[in-house]
Amino acid sequence: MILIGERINGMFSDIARAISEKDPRPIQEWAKKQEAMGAAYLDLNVGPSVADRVSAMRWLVEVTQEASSLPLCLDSTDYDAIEAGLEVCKRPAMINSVPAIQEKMDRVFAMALKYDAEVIGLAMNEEGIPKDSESRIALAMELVANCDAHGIPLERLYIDPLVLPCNVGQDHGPEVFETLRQVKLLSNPPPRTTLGLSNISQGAKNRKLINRTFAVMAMACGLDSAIANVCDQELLEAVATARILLNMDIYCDSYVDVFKSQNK
Ligand code: THG
Repeated sequence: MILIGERINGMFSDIARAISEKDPRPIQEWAKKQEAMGAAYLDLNVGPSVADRVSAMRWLVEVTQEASSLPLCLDSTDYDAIEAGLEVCKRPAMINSVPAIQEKMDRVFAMALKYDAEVIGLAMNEEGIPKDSESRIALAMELVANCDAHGIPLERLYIDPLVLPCNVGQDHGPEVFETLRQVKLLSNPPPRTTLGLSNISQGAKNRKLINRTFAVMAMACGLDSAIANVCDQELLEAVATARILLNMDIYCDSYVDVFKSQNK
């Protein structure tokens, strides 16, 4: 399971303050902490309240790279901000994200080729997020076709079925699981899959229990990666255990410790 650390996001007040005051310390501390917890990538999102997203993303990339050598996942709907970040990335990054909207796919896949970046493709379009898995899969197919047409290997595309909070979109859960299963049948080799795990529990009680339960259920449906709270020990233990039960790792009594010492 490829874990993408979610914490450097302007949605959190300490990160929003750090960005507005140009204080690198909280960002660098979260970068190091998430790396120590086993994150394979760090998601960087300047948040909703930033005026100049382009310069904020460039700065976020630069200060994060001073603290960690992990690859970055640039999270923005503003493609000028993503491109500004890619320009200063020292190693290949991930673009988070592109919906199945033609002009956006044209720009993002061209950018991915230019900067050797991976891409997260969202199962949504101009009309929003569909409820049923069939429509989500149709959008995933458009993303696969456009990725392939640009000559980008499909393993570099991560399809995100899009997870809604379970207290508002409970009926989406089974559709997300079915989408994860079907995505693996779209092509050979298939694209990879990801999702924003903490979305599932936003506004709910028992957040960590909901997150880790959803994570193991999604893994059983073919989830390869997640943007997640990697500082949640019990989540990491549940993911390590799911890997054993899915026969993805060989059992030994110390499997939890082994998992935590590796980036999976
Ligand atoms: N798909 C993709 N990218 C994404 C998402 C997705 N990026 C953003 C988001 N969703 C994933 N990251 C988070 C980060 C934090 C939270 C949820 C998802 C979160 N934040 C607290 C909350 O809203 O309650 C903030 C609490 C605080 O302010 O301290 O839960 O789906 N491709």
